[in-house]
Amino acid sequence: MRTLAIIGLSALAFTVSACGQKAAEPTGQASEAAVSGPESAPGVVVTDAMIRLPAVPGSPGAAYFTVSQGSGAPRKLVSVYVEGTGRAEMHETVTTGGVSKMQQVKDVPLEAGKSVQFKPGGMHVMLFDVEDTLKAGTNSELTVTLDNGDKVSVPARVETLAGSGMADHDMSGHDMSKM
Ligand SMILES: [Cu+2]
Repeated sequence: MRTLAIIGLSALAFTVSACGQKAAEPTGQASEAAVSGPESAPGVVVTDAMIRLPAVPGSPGAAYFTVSQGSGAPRKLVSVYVEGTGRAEMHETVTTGGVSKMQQVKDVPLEAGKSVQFKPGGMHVMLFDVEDTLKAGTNSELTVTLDNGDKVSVPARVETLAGSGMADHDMSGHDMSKM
């Protein structure tokens, strides 16, 4: 009887600690969590997160941010999610012979001491099915997932295209048939 009880207890303890990370994920406290909240993956920080609303309702928006790893084994960024959007894809702009094209990337390698910038004209995140609850001047939440399952969530400023035109994110480079 006693042995059984001990096994039961340790199995329970294991379950709790295994799920602890996901259970601790915040739902509504994005603005308080900031960059180094307790839910951050060890050593990986996301800064300068910004969401750009679609120029035309119904077309994709974009997200930009900087991600860096402070320490630990090299990790990979495997996905990005933005609250208030249906789907996000990581893209990179590749220029060959003066022609810019965008292609989807499956993962982005990180490395201790290095940072990777998602910015107009380079690596960026395309946001699909942007809900009209996302309004310029408010904050949403951007979450990146690493190859080991760790997640980092930060507040992301929502902005309009602000007169810069579509030049930095030319949709002609996208193969819409794949979307
Ligand atoms: Cu793109």
